[in-house]
Amino acid sequence: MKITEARVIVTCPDRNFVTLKIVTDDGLTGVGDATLNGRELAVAAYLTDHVVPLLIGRDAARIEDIWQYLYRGAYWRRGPVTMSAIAAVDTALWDIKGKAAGMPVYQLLGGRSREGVTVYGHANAETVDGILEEVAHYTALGYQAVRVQTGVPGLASTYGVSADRMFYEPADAALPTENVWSTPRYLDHVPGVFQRVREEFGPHLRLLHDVHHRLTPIEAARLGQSLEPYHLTWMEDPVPAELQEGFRLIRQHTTTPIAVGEVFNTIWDCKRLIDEQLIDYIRATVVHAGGITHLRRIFDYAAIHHVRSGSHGATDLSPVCMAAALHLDVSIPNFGLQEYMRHTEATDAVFPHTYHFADGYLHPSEEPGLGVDIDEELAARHPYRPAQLPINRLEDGTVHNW
Ligand code: CS2
Ligand code: MG
Repeated sequence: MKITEARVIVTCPDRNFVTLKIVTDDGLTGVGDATLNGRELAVAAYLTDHVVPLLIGRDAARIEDIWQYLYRGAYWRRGPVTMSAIAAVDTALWDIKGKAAGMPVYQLLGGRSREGVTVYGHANAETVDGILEEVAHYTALGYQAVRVQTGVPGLASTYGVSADRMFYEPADAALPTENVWSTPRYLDHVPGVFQRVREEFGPHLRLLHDVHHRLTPIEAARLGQSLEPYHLTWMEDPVPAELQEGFRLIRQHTTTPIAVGEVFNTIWDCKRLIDEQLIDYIRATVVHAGGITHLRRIFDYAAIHHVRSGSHGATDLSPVCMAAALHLDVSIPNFGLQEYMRHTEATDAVFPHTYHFADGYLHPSEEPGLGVDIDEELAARHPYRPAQLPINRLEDGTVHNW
């Protein structure tokens, strides 16, 4: 089963996506997501110039060998661009493997471990009343878990709060928009929001919150303590995660569970966090952490350390990534939660797929392979649109984490 062609497809149905389509000599094709929000063209060029020429003529069945060839052969290992490119190849090859075997990919990963993949939706609003309406909306849709993001009084904008309720696209301009942040205002406001949500919806609805890398460990410890009465499922990305041992300080002060990892791209970014159980959920993804092959390794390593999966699933991860994620989510023993920010109709039209949402669960495709494709003719009608993620500054102008 030789690889005869690999096409890098950049398209922008409401937002930019990069997709790799691999073609074999027996007519099978596979797709992989290579989207890196704000840096899409870097991955597209990496694939086009440095990966595709190496793939032609290789045996598409040799997934592990090709993964090692691209990882070790890069010499300059790791990093989001390299690992997103490798991820796209890996995902496309698993798609082909499933089609060749006539089975959905989850069957090749050991079969089902659960009936459905529990997902969480995104309730966000400037005001608490708005948030209560949004949480009610998601619970009415059947969601069993809801992330809550709130405006902060005195701040014009903050992460996760958007005008559009069902979709959240932070890469909103060709050059970074600048937001202003205040940790004191944030820390003063957030606990009261969760108090109101718990008063309205009771103790059992699974609630999550994304801090989005904005605190120091001691500030995160304070936030975690203040949220303990509201029993969150997780506090996400409390601090930037380069200093993995920095999470020890948070852990010493609070029992609020911690989820980290959407910006990670190999096991090395999170090994200490997992080794020392400094986190409770690992959020690495198929598209940014080297594909199904490497993400499975991360999840298996996490499983022997009481750490569960909680993969990122924002709109800037394409339906190809979501389709692949669900095959892992439904089969691994230590599944936790899957993020599910819905894509727009235009995006779904470009990426026809057969995963579906029902009663708070996403269900992977039962078709051979991943159960997703890209309509290349439709994709061609949506040209790339330059878009960057915002920059955050403190009120005194200091650059901060967005
Ligand atoms: C967020 C993302 O979904 C999340 O948990 O962290 O919205 C993130 O900001 C974007 O994926 C960045 O492109
Ligand atoms: Mg996040």
